[in-house]
Amino acid sequence: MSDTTTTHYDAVVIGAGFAGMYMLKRLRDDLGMNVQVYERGSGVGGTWFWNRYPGARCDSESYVYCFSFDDDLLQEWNWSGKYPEQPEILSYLNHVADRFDLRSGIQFNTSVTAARFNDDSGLWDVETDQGDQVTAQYVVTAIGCISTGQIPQIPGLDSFEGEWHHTGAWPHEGVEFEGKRVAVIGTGSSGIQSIPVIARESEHLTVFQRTPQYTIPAQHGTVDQAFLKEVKANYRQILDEARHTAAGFPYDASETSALEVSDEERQETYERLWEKGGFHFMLGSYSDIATDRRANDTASEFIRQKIREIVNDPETAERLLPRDHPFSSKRALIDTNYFDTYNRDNVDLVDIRHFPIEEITPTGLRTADGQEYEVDTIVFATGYDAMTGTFFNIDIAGRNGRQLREKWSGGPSTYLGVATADFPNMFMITGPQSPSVLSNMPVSIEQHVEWISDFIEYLREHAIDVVDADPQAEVDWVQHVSDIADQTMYMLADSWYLGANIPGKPRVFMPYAGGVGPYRERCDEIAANSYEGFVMSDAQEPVLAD
Ligand code: N01
Repeated sequence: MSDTTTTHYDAVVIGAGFAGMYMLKRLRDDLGMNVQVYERGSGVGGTWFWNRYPGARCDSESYVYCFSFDDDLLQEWNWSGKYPEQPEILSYLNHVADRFDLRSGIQFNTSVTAARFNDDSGLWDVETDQGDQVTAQYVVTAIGCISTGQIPQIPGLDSFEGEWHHTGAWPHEGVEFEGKRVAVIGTGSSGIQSIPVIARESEHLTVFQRTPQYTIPAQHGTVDQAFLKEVKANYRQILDEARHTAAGFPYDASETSALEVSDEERQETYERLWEKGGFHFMLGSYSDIATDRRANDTASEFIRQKIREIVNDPETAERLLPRDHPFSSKRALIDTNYFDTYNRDNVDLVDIRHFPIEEITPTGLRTADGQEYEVDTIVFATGYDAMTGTFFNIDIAGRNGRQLREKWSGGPSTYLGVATADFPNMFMITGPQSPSVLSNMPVSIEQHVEWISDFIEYLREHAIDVVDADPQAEVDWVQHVSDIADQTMYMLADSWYLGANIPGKPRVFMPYAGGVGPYRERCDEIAANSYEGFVMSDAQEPVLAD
């Protein structure tokens, strides 16, 4: 607890991952504001502080998974892997925190429990679990999109006598798998990254799979030094290009339809990009695999054929084939030796789509067909209450005590994913209905941080105390987000993008699928038009921006 008297800040920032760290730097160092960051972890890093599971690394290549705001930082940091592994990303973020003296603005081990807008003072009243009670003109959420883990409600977990962990809350001291029988539940990004590593370390691994997945090999390795040299010579240009693409990667996007080339040519393209690895397959193959079902079928079938070739046992291969949703309708997965892992003698695959886990017993798991699986350790790679769950963990109330949970009970409603009407002076970094999780996150985070800090600077220059999203601008934005989503494959799968993984959550597509480039242009146009779509006021007089 820092203080029992009420302290006032110009801004409170919630979270000290990529987003909160950069927001602090911009508001404190560039705008000279008095800023307090609250962070629930004992260190910086957010996602990368918590996700220490075996095999954790980012699917963005390391040279683009970084801050771009400082040329010296870009030049001096050297990644060792083609893809950055969790310990290295965390070292990088600690380096950034040291280099820019960010820790002095962050209170660690502190969760914000409430943020309530005070209609009388026009300020936010903020409370933490450490007893802090402060006021702030602005509240900025930097809480991450995927930070509230979900553990399925399976009866009997309390009775389990072994250890169990969720991938997103992994013990800092690690987990010993040697000589252990392990269950992994879930085959999303976290599952498919950890399964090959746990298989190598444990005595026996049983994978409990509900939905078979498409995944593309990462083709991970060390950084190609010649490539890195070239990148460093052109870093600014490469990163600027990335900002204007669909997903924030400086990759060549194809303009060719999968349906306008011969079968041989298509096969050759898919093979080449499979060997190249990672998101190149999805972003660089054909322009319409994310929007046209027939085009998509060609990519989906190519991957199914790969699974049949890699997995030796035909029955296991059959169980691994994704058939109920098209490729890229769920988050595209990038793996290292995932399908090969099922050729190991110590690995079994259990289909829990047809025979769900009915109970966790003191010694293991029992499925609906009566099978018992004795295990020492259970790993829940079962995902997150994404995009909105972390907001709802905080008691956020706007004008007239209106609860955010209540406003968003039918799904999130925002203007640009940055603000939500009736919650004045609250900004969200990579909030729902912005590109966020459909992009290379640092690109979207930097765009929001810079846009929000420019906006706050504008408000200060114009002596405007209070700003709020215009409800009609918000309705129009929500409609636009939904219209774009309807043109994609995303609506054809039960994914966390749609909230489908959380029982009772409204089925609403939450990120913005229009691309980071067009989104940036729209945000810049709005700024150039004196922040149209926002209502601005000094203490008394509301003014609708043109
Ligand atoms: O979570 P997920 P994640 N009973 O929701 C299954 C980012 N990320 O932690 O598909 C049984 O994707 C669920 O099954 P189904 C990335 O954006 C990035 O893996 O719903 N099974 C699924 O198999 C990613 O998308 C990186 O049928 C249940 C799995 O658990 C996001 O985080 C690395 C179940 C959950 O998959 C989340 O990934 C890691 C139940 N009740 C994460 N509930 C990189 O960049 C869920 N499942 C590398």
